[in-house]
Amino acid sequence: MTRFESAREIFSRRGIGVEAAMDALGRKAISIHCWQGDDVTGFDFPGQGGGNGIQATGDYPGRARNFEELKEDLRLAFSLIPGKKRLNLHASYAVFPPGEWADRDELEFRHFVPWVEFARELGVGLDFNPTLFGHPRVEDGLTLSSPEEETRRFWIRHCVACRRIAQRMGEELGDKVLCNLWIPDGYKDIPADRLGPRLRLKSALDEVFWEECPNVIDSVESKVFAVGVESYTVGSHEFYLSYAASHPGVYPLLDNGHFHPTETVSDKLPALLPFFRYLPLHVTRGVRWDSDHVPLQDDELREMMKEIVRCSAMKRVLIGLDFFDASVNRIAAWVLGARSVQKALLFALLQPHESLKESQDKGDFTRRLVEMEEAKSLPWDDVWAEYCARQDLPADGSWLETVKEYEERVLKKRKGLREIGG
Ligand code: RNT
Ligand code: ZN
Repeated sequence: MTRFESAREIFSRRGIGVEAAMDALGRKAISIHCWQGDDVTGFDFPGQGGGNGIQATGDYPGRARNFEELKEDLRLAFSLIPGKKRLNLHASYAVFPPGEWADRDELEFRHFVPWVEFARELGVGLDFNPTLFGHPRVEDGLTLSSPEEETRRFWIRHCVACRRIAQRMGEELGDKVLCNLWIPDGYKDIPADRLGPRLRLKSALDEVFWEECPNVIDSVESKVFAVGVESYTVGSHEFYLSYAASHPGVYPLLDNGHFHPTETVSDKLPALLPFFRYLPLHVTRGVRWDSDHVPLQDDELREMMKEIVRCSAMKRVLIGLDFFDASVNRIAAWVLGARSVQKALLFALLQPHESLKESQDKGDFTRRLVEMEEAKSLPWDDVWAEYCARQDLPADGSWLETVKEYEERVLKKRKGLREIGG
């Protein structure tokens, strides 16, 4: 008997089907964020880096400097991640024809056609994000909530342009595209006016979401604080949750790095699922704060995945990765992060949810506790090995050898200034 056959038997004795679990895992797309490949730099402001609202830390060599390099890196990462994937783009990754450039408020679908072609090559869907950072028009740290009318108008035009681009992407690929809005707006020190910026943001959002975009799933991403904006965040959880609740078709995106460290997104999912058709999710690993470390299979990642499974919400919770670690090999970060999420999801798919719920509903909390602890030792990793083998991929960390070989051959040769214009 192979290890897989033995695992299949162990699970089936508990009424859990491993084939169904592998099928469900294989069908669940993980949206891979392009911005891990170049430390959130983008192509439209060479030299500026992510900056102005966002920051990656570390100086590992080999950052992708242009469209071709980023594609090459993504191809390798995608080839080492099993299952279904999507590609998540930021507007700052527009690809301009030689000699051309467009500011964020003038971006058009044609600037993303090369990405649509790439998505077709990979056989994946796209997701999209307006980029309201890393740009000189982030005025005193503010965008859509700025008191400057011109600044606000610029960013509203940008967001409207992005929704149109996302709509076209969806039409071209025959798909729905998640278009997620996150802004860095906030204050380092105690604000004298907390309401004004939020009223301005609210009316800006009303303009942004005015147009019907049937292929777009709109979301707004909240945050508790960030470095440099320790005292006040305009787009707080209460603000965006209320906005989404009162604007059908706009969904609250939960980034698990964006809450107080003792708050858990795993508990927020079942609190919000009764009210929202979709719940987009950004998976990261916060170390003390929203540090955007690579996700590992920690308790909270497993707990979030368990909730998705228990709530039968595989189609409703849209899983995307969101971290940017510049201190390790960036391709390895993608692969490790995506695989950790998938492993946690498989683990969740193989839990004895029914009997655990039964113990809870009978009030037998002793049995629930014991069973829950025992279930951690079920041989889910033998199922993972089988899942990967069926896709001709290593189940263990030997994929790193491929990445290391690529590092020697390709990444180490990337030196000097990045090229302009993608
Ligand atoms: C920032 C948010 C946001 C960004 C990306 C680049 O704190 O998490 O999702 O990471 O849009
Ligand atoms: Zn995020």
